Amino acid sequence: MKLAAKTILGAVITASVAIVGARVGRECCVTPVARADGAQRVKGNAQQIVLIVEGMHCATCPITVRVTLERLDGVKSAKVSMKEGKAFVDYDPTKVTPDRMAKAVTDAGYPTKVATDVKGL
Ligand SMILES: [Cu+2]
Repeated sequence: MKLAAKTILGAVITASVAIVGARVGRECCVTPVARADGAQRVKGNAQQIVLIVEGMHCATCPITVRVTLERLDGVKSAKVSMKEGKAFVDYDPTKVTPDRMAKAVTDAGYPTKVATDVKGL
C-alpha cells in the first residue's frame, strides 16, 4: 500500500512539474544567451532612448532583452524593466540606431518599438 501511494504521489508531482514546465517553457526562458566576449564599450557621445518591449513574462525575459541590446556595437548599457515593459538604453548614435535596437529585440522574440513620446530623460 505504502509503495503504491508513493508511486501515485510521484506521478502527481511529475505531472505537476510537467504542467508548470509547459507554462513557462518558452524559448526565451530556457535558451541561455551567451554574452559576446569583449563587448564594446563606447565613450562619449552617449544618448539615451526608451524602447517599448512587449511579451516579457518572467524574470528571465528582461535579462534576455538586456543582453540582446548590450551585444550590439554602440550600446553602452541597457536597463530593462519588466513591470513597465521598457528598456532604457545608453548608446552611441554614431554606431547604432534605435531602430536597429528595436529590430534586434524583436528578432529575439519581443515585439519592440521605439518610444516616441518620451522626452527629457
Ligand atoms: Cu521569459
